[in-house]
This record gives sequence, C-alpha cells and structure tokens, in this order.
Amino acid sequence: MRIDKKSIEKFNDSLLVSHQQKFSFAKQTIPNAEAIIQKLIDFNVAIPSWALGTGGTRFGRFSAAGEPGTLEQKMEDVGLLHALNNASGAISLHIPWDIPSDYNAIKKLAADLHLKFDAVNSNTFQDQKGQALSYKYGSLQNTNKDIRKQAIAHNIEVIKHGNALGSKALTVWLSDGSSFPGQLNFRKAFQNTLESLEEIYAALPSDWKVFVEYKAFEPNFYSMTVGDWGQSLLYANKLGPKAYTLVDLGHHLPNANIEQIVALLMMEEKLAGFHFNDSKYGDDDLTVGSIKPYQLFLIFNELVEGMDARGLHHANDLGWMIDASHNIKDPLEDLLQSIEAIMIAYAQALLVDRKALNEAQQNNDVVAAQEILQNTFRTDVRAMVAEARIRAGAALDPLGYFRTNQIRASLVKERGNTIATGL
Ligand SMILES: [Mn+2]
Repeated sequence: MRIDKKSIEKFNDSLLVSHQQKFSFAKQTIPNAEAIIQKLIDFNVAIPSWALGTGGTRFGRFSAAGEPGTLEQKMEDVGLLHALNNASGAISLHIPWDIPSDYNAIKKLAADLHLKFDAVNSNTFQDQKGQALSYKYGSLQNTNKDIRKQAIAHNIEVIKHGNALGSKALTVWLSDGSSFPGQLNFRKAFQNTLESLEEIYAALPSDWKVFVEYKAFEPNFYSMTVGDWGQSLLYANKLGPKAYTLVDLGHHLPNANIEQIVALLMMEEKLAGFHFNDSKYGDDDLTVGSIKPYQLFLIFNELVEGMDARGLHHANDLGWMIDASHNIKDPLEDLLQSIEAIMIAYAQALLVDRKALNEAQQNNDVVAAQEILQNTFRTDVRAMVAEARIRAGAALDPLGYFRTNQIRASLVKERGNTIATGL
C-alpha cells in the first residue's frame, strides 16, 4: 500500500497549532535552529529487509500479521515509513532472502518509492536449501578450502546482485568462531578469513566499499573470528582503502565504551557503517533508544564531532542503518520509534556547544564538561525533528498517523497473515 500525501497533510492540520507553539519556543531558545533543521531534513537511516517482520528468538516466533512476503512488499513497507518520517529513504537487502527476479522492475519500484539501495548483506551463518557444503564449523575461516571457496563465491554473487541495483557496499558479518577451547587455531582462523576476504575484496567494483562487522559472541560462545573492533580494524587495514569497520551497537560486551570506539575509528578514517539498536544484556536487538538513550546521544556527539573534524557530510559519507528485529512489537511501529530516537539524538548532538566543551576539556573543567553534555541531552528537540518532517511533506507524528489510520489493519487486509523471510 502507498500513503497519499493529501492524507498526511490532513493529519498534520489537526496537530498544527500545538506543534507551532512548541516549535516557536524551540526556535527562540536553540541557536542555529534553521541550520539544524536542514541537517535533519537531509538525514536518512536505511532499513534492513529483515526488520520488517518479527525477529523471533531461539524459543519461538510470534509473527505480526500482514508481514511483507516478497521483496516488493518489503520495499513498499520501507516506502511507507519514508513517506511518514522522511528519514527512511534506503533499504538494505539480504542475499539470498531478497534476490530480485527482475532488476529493472525493482529499480523502478525503488525510484517510485524514493528509495535507494544501501549496503547488501551476505549470509554464510546458515546453510541454504540445496547448498553443497555446510557452514557448521564456519565459512571464511573454515579449515576446509572448498567450504571457504563456496563462501567466497557467495559473497561475490551478492556483490553482483547489489551492483545490478546500484548498491555501493557489501557488509560481511560472520558467525565464524568457536564454542570450545581448543576447537580452533586462532591464528589460522584469522589467516584463512583474511585470505578469503582478500578474494572478496578483489571482486569489489572500483567505487564499492566492504564493511567488516564484528560481534563479541553468539552464535559462537568461546571465540569469534571477528570479535571486536580491534580485529575488524586489523582486517580492514590489511585489506586496503575500500575496507572499513562497521559498528553494530549490540555487538559489544556489556558496558563497552562505544562512543570512544567510534571516535578512534573515525580518527583512523576506518569507520564506514553503523548499525543502530539497543540492548540491556547482549545483542538484544531492541528498539533504538529504548534502554540507553544517553549512550545514544554520547555516540552521536562523537559522530558529529568526528565527522565535522574531517569535513564529512553527515547524511552521505557514513552508512547509517537500523539493525534490529525483535519479537513483540509491530515491526513498523518499532522502526518509527527507532528512527525518532535516532533523529532526537542526532539533533541533540548538533546542539552541543563545541567551543565551550573544548574549553572545558582544555581547562580540565570536568564539571563544566558534564554540564554542557547533560544540559544538551535534557533539551527537548522533538519539535525541531517534527518541523524537519513537516517541511519535507512527512507526518508531524508518524506513529500517530500509523495508528489513527490503522495502517497495519490495511496491510493485513491486503496481504493476509503473511510471514516475512528472515531471522
Ligand atoms: Mn548488524
């Protein structure tokens, strides 16, 4: 289904007076409000195709009704989000779940929905139907050369699908590792993985990047072959200038200082991609900002500082994506909440008084530094984010629109009780 612009305008009209009061207050109190709003209008976060259905757990999956059953329907769902929030203008495909049958038709649909194709994702963490060799003991790290070859060929095939659609990056996330001491020779596993990645790297088109995503644990529980940012950076540095580290918020050990990791990766010019989610314990894949909104703000604070230090374009020069998929919320409502949390954290990071913060840091004024960050974090920027949306023709309150207009019920009516492919 598509959302009619007129119906968004009608919905916005009912909220306009209240919004204008809040926005006029924000505008008076926030310096550079206009410049910030323009940055918010430009900012976009890609939606992965697997977040449009419920994710399930290893104990069970409770599907939402009316989940997208085809690639076209997944794109329509992202188009719907983008129409409502003007900040979800890209989709990240997963191969083999999203192999297009007609590239031109898919490209036309993307253009109609104002969507771009973000990084494409390979899958060697599970065996596919009819696959010759198993990834039970790893893919790019495998002790068996034929299995490594099969995994390399899959990644090269993913690049070809992505290239045909206009994607510009490949994300490699490996479940490779070991679950018991002694199972793996760490050095050989690293070297096998590096050699495999080198073959994949050699197949990248000249204007492509490869993102090496790390994860601390799960599904392997003793070691992961790309287990942390140091290991990812090792691979990226050894591979060359088209290889970068990808940070997924949920892929760290508890209490890791992610904002510091982000700052240093940007300093090294090796941060290319970002996967947003939230967690309390591990890779919980919860709604962005639902558990640790202050951490999200601190991460954005470093991102903005680091991007500005290198003159990067906030919206275009790094790859922003949500990577979450859980079991109980309506997936589209969850994504609307996640994008809202990201936009708020980004807006707040744009508000930080950098000059004052630099002075406080230079003078070792710890109290002033904390005041600057926490005062900014406690500033209500929701009217600024809403103003950016309304100026772009999107909904003042995307979640409110989704509920008032019973979008899920319409999707169920259109699709029935379909279940999306994915995790
Ligand atoms: Mn991820």
